[in-house]
Amino acid sequence: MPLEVSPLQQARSAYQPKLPGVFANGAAAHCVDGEVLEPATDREELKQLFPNTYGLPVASFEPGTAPATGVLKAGVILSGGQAPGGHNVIAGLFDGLKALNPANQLYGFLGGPGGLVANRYVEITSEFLAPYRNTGGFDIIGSGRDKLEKKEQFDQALENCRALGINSLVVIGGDDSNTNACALAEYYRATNAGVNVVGCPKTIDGDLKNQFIQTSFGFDTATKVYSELVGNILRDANSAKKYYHFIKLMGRSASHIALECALQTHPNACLVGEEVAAKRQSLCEVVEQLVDIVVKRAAQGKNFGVFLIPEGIIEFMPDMQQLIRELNDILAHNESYLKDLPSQDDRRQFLFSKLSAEAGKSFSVLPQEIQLQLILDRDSHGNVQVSRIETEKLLADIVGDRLRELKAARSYQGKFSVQCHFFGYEGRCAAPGNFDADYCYSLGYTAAALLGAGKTGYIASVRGLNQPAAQWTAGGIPLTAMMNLERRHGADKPVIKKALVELEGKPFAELAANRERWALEDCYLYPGPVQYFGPSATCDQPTRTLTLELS
Ligand code: FBP
Repeated sequence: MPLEVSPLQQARSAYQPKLPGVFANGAAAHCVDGEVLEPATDREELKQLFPNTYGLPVASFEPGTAPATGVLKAGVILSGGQAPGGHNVIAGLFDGLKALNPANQLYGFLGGPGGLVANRYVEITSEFLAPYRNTGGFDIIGSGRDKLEKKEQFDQALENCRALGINSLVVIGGDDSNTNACALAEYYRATNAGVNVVGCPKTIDGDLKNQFIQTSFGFDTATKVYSELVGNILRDANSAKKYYHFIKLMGRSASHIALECALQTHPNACLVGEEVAAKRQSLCEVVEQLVDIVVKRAAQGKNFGVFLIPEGIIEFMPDMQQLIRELNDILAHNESYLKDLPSQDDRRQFLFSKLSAEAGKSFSVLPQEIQLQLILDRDSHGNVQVSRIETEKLLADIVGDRLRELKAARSYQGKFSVQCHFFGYEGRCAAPGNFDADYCYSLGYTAAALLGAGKTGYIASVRGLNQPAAQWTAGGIPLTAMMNLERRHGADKPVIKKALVELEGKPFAELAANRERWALEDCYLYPGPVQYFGPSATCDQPTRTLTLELS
């Protein structure tokens, strides 16, 4: 429990999150089954893999008294990276359970899915929960990245649930965690385990969304925090007029965060990984795009600017993809040999000798520091951890090289000084803004209602998010309806489809329509900090992405 609280935290603790009209003011609601939902693709295969949770109806809540149920004892886990609003999902879940029946209980498993398997838990009571309401972070019970996917883990988790009398589980996580929640629901249903499983859509990356999930929670607040920071940098750049700022933004593979921040701030460039992939642009072509902006601005006497770079950009470049594939392979087969080599230079030389001519050429373009990052940083599967690569430095470095060449050829006379930044952890635990505070609370409350209605294999879905909360609708979507088969580690696996930036979508269209102007004219917008109190125009606006997508 926090020992001290800031004045904002104190004021914020009094905030009563809004609920969809159907649940507002403690109203009773009952669950109505709608049309049967099937996945868009791979139906036969998914039906066989999930015989007990396939083809379930969409669930929605409507005014009316819910049929009485037995006492619910629920367990909750937070899974994966932090996202603003996680505490409010738990608060909504707790209040929703108590509204159904004051005898219902909630347990939190500590440290993510691993805590469920290792039986580390705490009972969440009203007093325990109170200081966490409307706060950022996942520290109430902690999170973790353990994957819950093996039968032995499911059995162990069940044993732990039975010991506590738990008959319901809520998994708060991203696409992978909800995929695992679906597998868990299927297994428990197939074995008549008596434990129902419901998911909630979380991730700042914004890539867990589809026609049923309009946005994942945390994206709104995190992008507002980053946009404040980007706005501050834009203003600094425009004041000092001496630096180019290369800002990498979190988001793993998808570029939603960078795109949203660009729409909120109008920087001089925002790269979008999905566009780079569609145009099959190489690293040098992407660099050329930025160089072109720097040269044109220099011709106007401007030697400053701000470029946004999505964290996963190099994964989308075909030349880098090939290099990474070959490096993964070489590193996997020569791990101990490479470790034993006396110096980093020897390691680089060895890799050059093993790479194909094409990949070797891509490797040679990279600054030494980045080459070493590619060799050293690997995940538990032995793959290069692309998100740890300092892409902002890589691009700044190569843009600088290219400008030196142009200067020597007298086609550029500007100055190029660089500052690099990476914004990610700064936004993940921010106190949720009003949107996330309300949305998260509503998701948790809906999850409780789904459990009360005896649902399993569902994800909580709150929609109509571009309207005031009173008009939001609440329900559940069968997780199997969001699945498809994807090739992972050489086998077809059922997974929830990750939503990348759609190049035909309205948010990207807004960037595309404005970026030439933003590149050369300084149309900077300074959104300022997240506002918790005040006029609705400053504290209740959803993201540009959501507004455009739902318009
Ligand atoms: P989730 O997908 O679990 O929500 O995590 C998102 C994220 O914040 C990414 O944007 C980032 O690449 C990654 O987590 C960082 O992971 P870690 O917290 O393990 O450093």
